Amino acid sequence: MARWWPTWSRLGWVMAAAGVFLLLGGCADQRSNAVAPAGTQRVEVHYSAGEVQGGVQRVRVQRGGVVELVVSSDVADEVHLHTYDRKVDVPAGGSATLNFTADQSGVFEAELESRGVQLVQFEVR
Ligand SMILES: [Cu+2]
Repeated sequence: MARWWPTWSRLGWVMAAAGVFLLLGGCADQRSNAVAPAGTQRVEVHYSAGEVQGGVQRVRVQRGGVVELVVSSDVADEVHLHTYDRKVDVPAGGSATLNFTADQSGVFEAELESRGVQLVQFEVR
């Protein structure tokens, strides 16, 4: 993001913001046409230099909601969501996306499996 920041003019940002505003408004009016399922909660976690950037967060999720967990990492590992037991490989320097429907209540953690490093916690209720 920082890389292409200088290429945007101030006007460009204003127009982009207006576009996002219009898109969000459109989604609210036409949920069935939205690209992402209604209620999808996108959670991004960035792991680099041996730690989760910004610290490990606990994210509240409404039960029944759909979560899109996007993990970027500077090391190759496997992202594992406990209890739901969902797994996805993340390549070094890349990212991986794990989608799940939060149909079980409680607190669940996602970790980098081989390192045993906690990435994020989901509090579903
Ligand atoms: Cu695990």
